[in-house]
Amino acid sequence: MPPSLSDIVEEARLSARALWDYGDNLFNPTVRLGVTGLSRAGKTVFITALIHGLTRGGRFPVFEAFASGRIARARLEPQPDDAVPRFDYETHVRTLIEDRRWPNSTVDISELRLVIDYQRHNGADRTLTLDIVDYPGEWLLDLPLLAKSFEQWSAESLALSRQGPRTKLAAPWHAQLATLKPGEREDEQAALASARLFTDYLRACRDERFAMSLLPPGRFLMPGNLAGSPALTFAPLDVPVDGTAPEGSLWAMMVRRYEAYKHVVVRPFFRDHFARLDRQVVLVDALSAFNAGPEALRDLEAALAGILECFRTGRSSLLSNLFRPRIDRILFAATKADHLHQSSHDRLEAILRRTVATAVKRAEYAEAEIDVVALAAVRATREAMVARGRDKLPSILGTPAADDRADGEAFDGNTEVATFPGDLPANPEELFSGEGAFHGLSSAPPEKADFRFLRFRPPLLDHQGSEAPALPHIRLDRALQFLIGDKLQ
Ligand SMILES: Nc1nc2c(ncn2[C@@H]2O[C@H](COP(=O)(O)OP(=O)(O)OP(=O)(O)O)[C@@H](O)[C@H]2O)c(=O)[nH]1
Ligand SMILES: [Mg+2]
Repeated sequence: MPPSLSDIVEEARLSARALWDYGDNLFNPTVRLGVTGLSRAGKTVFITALIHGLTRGGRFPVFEAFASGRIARARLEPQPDDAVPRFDYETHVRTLIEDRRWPNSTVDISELRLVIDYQRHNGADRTLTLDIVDYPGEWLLDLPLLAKSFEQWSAESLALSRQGPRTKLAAPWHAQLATLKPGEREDEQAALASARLFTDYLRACRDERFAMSLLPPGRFLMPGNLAGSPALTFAPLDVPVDGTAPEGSLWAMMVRRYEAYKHVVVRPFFRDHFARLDRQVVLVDALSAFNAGPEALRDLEAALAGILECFRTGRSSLLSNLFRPRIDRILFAATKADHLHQSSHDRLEAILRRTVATAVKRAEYAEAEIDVVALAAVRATREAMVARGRDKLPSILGTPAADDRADGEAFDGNTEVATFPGDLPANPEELFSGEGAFHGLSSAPPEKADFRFLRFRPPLLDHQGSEAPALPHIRLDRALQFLIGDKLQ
């Protein structure tokens, strides 16, 4: 197919910017680090902790440049992209440290610039600019839509909604769908109702009891500033895959809006943001998926394969030259490892490694360097051995939030409780087959563990002296070493 005029214009725009980025880079090396993950994976907390640690002197023994004292200073600077909201670091850090609350959910892309003054191994003084871009992982899962017609997408979405636990959740939407006549006159109210029920179904799948991950289109659950616009007011229809919509029909209306979604949402994201990233960390809330069971885990695996597909630089037919990524390192990080006893951290890492490996195989992926880590950007718990009858069990201590409750017991938000973390199986396969069910955290002894998480408040920091204390973490320094260590040689 010959390139369309809009492709040519886009390409020109892109090369102009690439040239600009390149020139800028010669004088001022810049790394654009993408931080992504599905909703609630821990992106905001990760970025806040990373910046706090780098600018306020965190404890990062494994991050070599930092630990050896070669980093003189790290400071925030105005971020360079005028059309992207700034990551609200100051508010997030205040919420975490002063209010001891977790930051609010964020629904849009945001960016922050950190400038690091450091000394090279040979003694020369240098500066590295780190642009950190926070964006929802759901947006990556929209990539395949670019290559799919409305009819194909409808058929696949419908088939998926008839599988496993999804069937029940989709019932209200299916009922409405059965009343629609795609070939008849377009009808805004029907489209609105359908989009709303379809979105309700996606939201229900994401609920923590099911913890489904694969829920495109990504903006339906995080519309940002597009909420209510026609580009988000469509839903799958039960139409033949190779059919053509009659003019003026509901079907044609849905096709138009689906195409608009690709044009105003999906393509600009890949072109303007994704294609410019150098490094990527993908945060994964694996524990929630374990809690929800093997279905959720397989769903997560499929979502990771979808995400990896976006990082294939060479052969992917979906990624045009226009938004081919240049990412050369990808870190998959299982977050919230502070919910587990340290004896399970390596197991959590092994399970994520197994999940990613399958995804890598499926995406026939072999381009960038990939690593895996289990971490807690902010460690909200401590460990102890707690007596249970005659036994002493490894347990973790944390302060559940006041609105949290377990086993009918309410918490006041200030009292520390001991919990017995679920044991992860040594063999990752057990989780996928459902044999080694993971029982999450419970304040009850293991034999009557319940299936849900306690949400611990962020840690109480020791404010002795005037210095702001460092936030405790697990393996955040290992993540930093992999992501930017080589740029600070
Ligand atoms: N214990 C613990 N909980 C964490 C940690 N990181 C995140 N959480 C929990 O996970 C929730 C989501 O974290 P966020 O950083 O807001 O996640 P996000 O990916 O930015 O979420 P959205 O903005 O909603 O997409 C928080 O409210 C915390 O309850 C961590 O390091 N330790
Ligand atoms: Mg967020």
